[in-house]
Amino acid sequence: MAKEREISDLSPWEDAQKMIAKAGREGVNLVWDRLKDQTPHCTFCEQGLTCSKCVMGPCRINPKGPKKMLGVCGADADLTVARNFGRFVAAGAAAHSDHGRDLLETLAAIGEGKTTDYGIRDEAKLERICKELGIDVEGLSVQERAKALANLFFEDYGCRSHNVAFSSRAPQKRKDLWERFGCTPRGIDRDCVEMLHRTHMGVDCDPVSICLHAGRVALGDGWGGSMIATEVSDIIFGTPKPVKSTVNLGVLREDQVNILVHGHSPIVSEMILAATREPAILAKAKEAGATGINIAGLCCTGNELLMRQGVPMAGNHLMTELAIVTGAVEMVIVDYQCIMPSLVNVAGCYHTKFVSTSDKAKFPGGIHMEFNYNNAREKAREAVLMAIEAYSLRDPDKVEIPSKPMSITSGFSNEAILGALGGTPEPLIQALQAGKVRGVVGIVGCNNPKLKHDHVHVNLAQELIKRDILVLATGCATVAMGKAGLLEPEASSRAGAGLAEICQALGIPPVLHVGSCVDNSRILHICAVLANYAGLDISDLPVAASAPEWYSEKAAAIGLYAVASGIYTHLGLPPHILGSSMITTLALKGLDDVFGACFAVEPGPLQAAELIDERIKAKRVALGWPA
Ligand code: XCC
Ligand code: SF4
Repeated sequence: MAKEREISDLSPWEDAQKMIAKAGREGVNLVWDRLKDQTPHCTFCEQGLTCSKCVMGPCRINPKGPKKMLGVCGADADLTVARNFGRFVAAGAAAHSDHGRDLLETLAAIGEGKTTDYGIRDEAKLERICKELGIDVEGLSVQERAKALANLFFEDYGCRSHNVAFSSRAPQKRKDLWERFGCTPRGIDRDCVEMLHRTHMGVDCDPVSICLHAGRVALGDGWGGSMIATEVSDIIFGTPKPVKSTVNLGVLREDQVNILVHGHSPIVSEMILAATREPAILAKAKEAGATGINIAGLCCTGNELLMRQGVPMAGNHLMTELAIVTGAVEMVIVDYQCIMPSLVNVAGCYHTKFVSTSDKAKFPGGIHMEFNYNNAREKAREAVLMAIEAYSLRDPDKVEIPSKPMSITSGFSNEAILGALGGTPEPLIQALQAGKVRGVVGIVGCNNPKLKHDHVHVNLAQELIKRDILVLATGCATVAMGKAGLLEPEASSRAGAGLAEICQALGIPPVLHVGSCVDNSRILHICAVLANYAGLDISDLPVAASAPEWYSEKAAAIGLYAVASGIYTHLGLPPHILGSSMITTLALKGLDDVFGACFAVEPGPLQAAELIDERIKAKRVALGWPA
């Protein structure tokens, strides 16, 4: 492993450090090795100044001149950065929304009686959402309701002149503002496609206009694709309730068949979990000499199973390679997104089977087993049996399971949060008004090997709760919070007096796990509930968001829909936009005049906490609340 960066600089965690050292001994190539090989990065690319959108190029724009100030077509730095950023956001929005589509197709299959593998676990939520969106449920069976709701959501994807259905949840002031700036999300697919169109050579040549459309695309993700993914997942697999679990590589079991689910959609991981609970399959595991089958999660499909089923989390993005390095994993089974292609090679260094399940995400060198709503149960059984077979191939000399698992509490859906408050947002509004809880901040998103693993996540969260700011966590940030002990009610002792009092009264942690990355839509929704209840716009609330260690296009889409929804958003690293002072100023300042919120970029956790706190203070003062 890289000599220049000591292992303790890469990650603060015992499990990570031990596995990085083990990988070094065993000659396994890791993400940090490859980052070192790629450093220094191309400075044109880093600043968003390269364009390869046509074959008159590729072009590298040098805004300082004297040569290369324009691409062959005449595009300048501002336009080049805007076009690149627009496509970056559209790719992220497409990923979330296409994941939502898979849930929707499953809901439609249930509605049309085309699947027996999946069903409706939360009929009450199905009914509630149908009614919210104006479907007359009278006389309709559960199946008919599922079909009607699926059809309504399919309309949100297609080309149409209406707005995405859940945008109705936003406060009226927000919707008016979106309308004024041409940002109201229409068809989810339409707006993504339109971004590809606009950024083709010779279409939209106005950088600001491209950025506003990026806002629209992102809103179609947050209030469209992601929100559909979240709500439909709840309907099919159950709405999360507080649940106990554990986190870190210590959740792997030496005496059991270990299967890691990785990716994002619960469609595959839920079926794998179900298969491991079948007596006939368990018996097979025992025949193979294991005491049972252990399912643990990586990244967001791990969050999905953790939220609903209390399944333990093995790790986040930077732990995915290291989990395999334990030598104790029989199978990694994946759907899509954030699955480093390197995992196939790492698995190849051990007895680990790497299985892909989606026609959208194939991995040469892995085993491909196509899952769909007709065959999922059967395929899941097949996969689990394959993992059991691999158990006998495990090399005990290569097995090292580091660390004792940390305990965590998960499952804080909005339903669970509002339930804990007695069914109304009133107590939370009162606590905010009185300053017991000074604000609410969502800490979300990935890891990035350029930053010390989980360092910004944890230190930012600790600093915020000290200042009586409630933290909501999703995505890979969750694992960081859990490892730091922040997802347990006892962590309220590390919070300021006001927040501690509220947490103790409700028996909740000061950092609430609200789900996977698509579940950032839960944060949008609860902000809208609070704003609507108090007769405010979201941008009036003392709330903020942070993606301290983000890396992905999806995170950029999330950040932009948060800002466009009126939520001030901190990023630990800038996107590739610094080559344009126009776009950079727009992101850091100008958007405030449009959306009442903007971005801040700051890698230091304490400095970031200060920036966020300043913002929250300003919002509180404007509302006449004690700062
Ligand atoms: Fe991926 Fe969702 Fe980022 Fe984690 S947080 S690295 S996007 S898994 Ni979404
Ligand atoms: Fe170069 Fe313009 Fe083609 Fe981009 S679109 S590669 S800037 S000529």
